[in-house]
Amino acid sequence: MLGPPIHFQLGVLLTMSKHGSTHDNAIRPFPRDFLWGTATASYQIEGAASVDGRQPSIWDTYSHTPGAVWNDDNGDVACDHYHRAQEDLELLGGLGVGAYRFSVAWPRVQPDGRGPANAKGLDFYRRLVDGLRERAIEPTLTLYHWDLPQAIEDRGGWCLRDTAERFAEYVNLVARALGSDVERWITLNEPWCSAWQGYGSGLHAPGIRDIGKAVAANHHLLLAHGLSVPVLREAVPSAKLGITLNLGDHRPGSSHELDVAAARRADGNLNRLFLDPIFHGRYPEDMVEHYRDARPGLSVVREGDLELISTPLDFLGVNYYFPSTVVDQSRAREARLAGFYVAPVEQFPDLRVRSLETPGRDKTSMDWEIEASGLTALLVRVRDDYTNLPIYITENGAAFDDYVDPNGRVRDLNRIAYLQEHISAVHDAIDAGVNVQGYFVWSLLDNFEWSFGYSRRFGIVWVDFPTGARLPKESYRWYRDTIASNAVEYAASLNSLTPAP
Ligand code: IFM
Repeated sequence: MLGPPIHFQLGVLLTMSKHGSTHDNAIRPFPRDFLWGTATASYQIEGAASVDGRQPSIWDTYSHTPGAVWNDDNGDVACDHYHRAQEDLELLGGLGVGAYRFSVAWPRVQPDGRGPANAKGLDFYRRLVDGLRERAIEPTLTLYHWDLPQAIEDRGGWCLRDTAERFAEYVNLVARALGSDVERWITLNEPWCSAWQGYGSGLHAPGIRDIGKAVAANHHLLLAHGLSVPVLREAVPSAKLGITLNLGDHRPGSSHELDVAAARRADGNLNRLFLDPIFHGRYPEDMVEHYRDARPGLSVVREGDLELISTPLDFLGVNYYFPSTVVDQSRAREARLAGFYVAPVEQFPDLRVRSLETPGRDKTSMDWEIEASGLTALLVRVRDDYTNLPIYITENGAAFDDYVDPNGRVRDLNRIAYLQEHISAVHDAIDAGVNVQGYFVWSLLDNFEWSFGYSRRFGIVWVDFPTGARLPKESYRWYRDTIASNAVEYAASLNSLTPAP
């Protein structure tokens, strides 16, 4: 039996550290060399899907499958960044960022996923890198942000070990072409999404629903990372290398042992399946046990793989968007009776975990709860349990229902409030001794939000998709001023924010 609603909320309330009143309106300076940036990804912005030798990726195939993506949207044109890169470089210059995180499309560089490089594809990224360096913006390059060449998927995709080897070969091509002009290299973006949404829930390309394959993909993605680190070290000795993980802060909805165990499973799948191999050279025992019968599952692990996966890095990239409060599936009904909204669809296909909505919390248009203290808690935990390496927040941001007002402006005050709270939460982590060295807003541009197509706008720059025209939002100006002052005001309330004249 459950207690009253307050029993359910206890786990949440005890761990929430909403900004305290002692800091109200204080200006909080960041360390002098703190790196401010913004991020994008190839398939979400580039368009030019069949230009200059690019061949289809799994996302081209998936988005052209009727019903797979909202409104049957696809990335054929997207923000047409491939043809408008100059304009986007100007936007970056005007923002004053110290770094720009972008990804290279594997099917542009190696259209078939094997063989020599496609020079025209590499030229595009060469021009981009040069344009960044001319503006003193450090390129931060992600080698894989989900656009696997379809030809590789046709041979088995991330379920096959060979894909990890192909990846290292592709990395070598990019590293040799762009070399020391790229400051920071990120091997993979959010391998959890590639493995678990791509092969587990099927909500992402290639749309497969098979837990055994998801586990194998999980391992082969990590192996791809591990195999590419020495390749990068050899090709670009000065490079700073890292991986970007989407990590979460999972709290049990109550102190009931089933809910505590559910939160642990969610944490195991999203966080520890990646952090443990990378930083401790082993898979977490509870997850090994959980996936014991999955086939091929972890039977694909070979001797020496974990040594490779745990090869030392120079930094960790952390993407954070929202916290989660979870209960065991068997207790979802009781949670509902206690007055909670329980999400009908679960983020984890096989964990018997259900997310609760915390009453009174605001949400973004992704339906993600807004709670910045989850970011601080997560960063402290990563430091305590895993590493003191420099951490970059390689993505953080929010989608809202933006619109261009009659004066031709996008007054996205809710996004400003979100960014302000989260940047402040990063400051809290630095105050707590966590080695956070930079922050990248997701995203520079409104773009193709995967299964949500163009229905969700994350940009600090509005994109009019029919024409491709760009319009900086109010948040662009706010972020520019934040970067210029290298400081954030502590949790000012939404109402006190007035747009610049
Ligand atoms: O748009 C995505 C991005 O590609 C990966 N991280 C989360 C973002 C928002 O969903």
